[in-house]
Amino acid sequence: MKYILAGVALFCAGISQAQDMKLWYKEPAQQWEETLPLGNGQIGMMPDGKINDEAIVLNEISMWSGSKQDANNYEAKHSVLDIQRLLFAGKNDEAEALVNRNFVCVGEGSGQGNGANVPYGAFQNFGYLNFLYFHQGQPSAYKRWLDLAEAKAYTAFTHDGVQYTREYFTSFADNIGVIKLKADKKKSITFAMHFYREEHVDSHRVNGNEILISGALPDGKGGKGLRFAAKFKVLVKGGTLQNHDNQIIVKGADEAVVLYTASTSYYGHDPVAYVEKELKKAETKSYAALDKAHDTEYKPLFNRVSLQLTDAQPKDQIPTVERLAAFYKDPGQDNGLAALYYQFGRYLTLSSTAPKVAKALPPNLQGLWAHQIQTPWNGDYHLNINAQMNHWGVEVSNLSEYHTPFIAMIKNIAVEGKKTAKAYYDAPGWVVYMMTNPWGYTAPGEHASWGASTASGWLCNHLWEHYQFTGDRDYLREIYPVLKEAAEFYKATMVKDPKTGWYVTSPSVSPENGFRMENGKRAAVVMGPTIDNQIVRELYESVIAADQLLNLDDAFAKALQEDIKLLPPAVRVSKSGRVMEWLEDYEEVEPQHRHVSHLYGLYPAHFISPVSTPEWAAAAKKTLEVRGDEGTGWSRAWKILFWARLHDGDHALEILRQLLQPALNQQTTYGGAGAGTYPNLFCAHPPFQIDGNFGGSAGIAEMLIQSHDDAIHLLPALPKAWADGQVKGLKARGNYTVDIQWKDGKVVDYKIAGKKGEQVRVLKKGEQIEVTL
Ligand code: FUC
Repeated sequence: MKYILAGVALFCAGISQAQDMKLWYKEPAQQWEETLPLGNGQIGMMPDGKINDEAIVLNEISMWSGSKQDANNYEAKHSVLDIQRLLFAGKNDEAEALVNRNFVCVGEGSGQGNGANVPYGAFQNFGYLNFLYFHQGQPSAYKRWLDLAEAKAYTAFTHDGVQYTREYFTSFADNIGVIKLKADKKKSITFAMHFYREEHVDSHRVNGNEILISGALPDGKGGKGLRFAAKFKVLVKGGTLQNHDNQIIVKGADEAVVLYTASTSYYGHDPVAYVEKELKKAETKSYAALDKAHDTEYKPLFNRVSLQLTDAQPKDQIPTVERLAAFYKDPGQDNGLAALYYQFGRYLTLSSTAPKVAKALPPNLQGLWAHQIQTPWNGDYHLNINAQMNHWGVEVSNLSEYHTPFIAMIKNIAVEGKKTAKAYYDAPGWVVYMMTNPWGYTAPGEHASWGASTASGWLCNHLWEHYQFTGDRDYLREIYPVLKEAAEFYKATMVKDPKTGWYVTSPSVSPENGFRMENGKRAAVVMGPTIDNQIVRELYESVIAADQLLNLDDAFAKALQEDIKLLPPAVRVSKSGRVMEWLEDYEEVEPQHRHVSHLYGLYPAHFISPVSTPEWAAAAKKTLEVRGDEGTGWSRAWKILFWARLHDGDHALEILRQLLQPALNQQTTYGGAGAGTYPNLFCAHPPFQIDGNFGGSAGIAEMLIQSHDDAIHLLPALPKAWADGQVKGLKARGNYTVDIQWKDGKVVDYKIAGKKGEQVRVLKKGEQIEVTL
């Protein structure tokens, strides 16, 4: 086929959104999971839209208690041989007991997930901005919404013949939150406003139209940790303004604009001086100028991708909660909701990290939104699935630079993790176990069953994928030492399994699953769980490939070419036809466990594929059938990606339906009860955990495009219900930008933009085409 790059008219214009991009509601939020998230990667705001007593939950992504600590057990290395000997002898329970005694962290670790007041710390809520209005009686025509296309939220209603509108945004241009209160009749704006935080506010000054607060979080060692500050300023047209106690009271104004900013000393600056300066800059600009600057920064990012999944009857006019309920009954009647959910994931990426900012933090378990002081699991960076899932969509969804705060964190951990490699194995290179925080925590967790898996290899998948998508050689040169030193650790610490002769990690666990031993006991600690075998293989492959791409001729990479032959195969199929989770074909204690770690090789890695390894793909399918479709929010999201990689679009959509199961419950469950999606489209583990949002969004992209099998695969897992549609701006490995238009389930037009003259292999519906760009 002769390929024409120019494309038809459809693809000529710049991208604008094909569908309405609003989440909207007919009532104020009753609980936090109904409030609408705004964020610019540093500060966040979640207004509840209440008519008379509105609360806006405030956040700042570096609002972390705790402090730097060394939680490595430097005696651990003296136990490793004993642990390995017990594992060789099949005494996993005894090995596990020894790991729990001598091979975990020292001190309090994560504080069992409640670490706000121990050195590990916790990501915390910043505070509340409360408004008291004085609308007597029932207003009418109430509506609140979040417009993803402009990153703004609104509350609107009519009361006593006056139309009130509140507009909220956190600016992408300035580090400022903006709230504008409008009415269509003069002198109608009357309110009292105050700031509240549950603890550690040392200074709270209300002065005219300003509030300045500051304090310090506990360092977990009995002292003060990060200092924080926030400033608010109320600018009014007309009316009067006065203070009463800690409140700013505005009466009879025509209009009011509230500006806010917050920061902490995490960034290396004095937070009070910072908020003073930022606010001073902002207050000299008009609302229109702030608004325009925000638009100019935000819109081009959001509009890099547009997705339309055509519906016979668009459902934009139906409130979001009702759409959710209907989608759960029949996802095929509202494809627009799937497209909205996809873009919501991109919106959350854009809002929860700020690659432009020095020391930017990546999104944590909460993104950057939290209403508690003690967030679930410390709102940290869990590294046995969660922080990774937070980044699964960034490359394919054309937000590659939004990967870089996570990549910076990985580089940082790689330095800290050298101590952990020494402490536990006396080994070269670096390692990090299954959780980290902004303080660079790398030690194992407090308990083997969940805390003994290493994550350094998995994190290298992110370093490598960023290269795969960008093709940036300078970047690859920069990260090569990090990849290499991660491989050095595994190479030095893996042991030869006496039964099979393969080289495997030891001790480790398959996150966070356990199995039944012959003696009937339950254990988790093993040698060479499948996920480790896949991760190490992938890491070795990346080091070898990087060495070749960069012409380094590194002897270490050459050595890996030999070592890779000593690893277990990426997949071993059990007697029951499933992918084995461990070296032994153990009976799982929980066959439906939410983690599906042994399918790492299906997604995010590339070992299992219906194209290149159909037998393994069949075993993966069987594995998923036995594991079941249910699970926590993120577990469901992962399964969308699995089914997409197996090219089963209908099953992927079925899991998307389950991911969007209406949820309200905030109580933690692990088995899938109460999991799904809250009214504000936040993912319910439960409780709220943002990984499922990012995973679900990545899953939708994966249904539309894949590029891991040495080809750009168009619509690899299109469900029947998504018969017609178009997508523009998705990315494929090799730094290609891809637009696709389809009808009746078939590609009718596509465009691949890349380097002119390059050869690309394109797959569509079994057809393979060589294309010259
Ligand atoms: C992992 C998961 C849990 C939860 C926690 C934050 O430990 O097993 O389900 O998501 O991270």
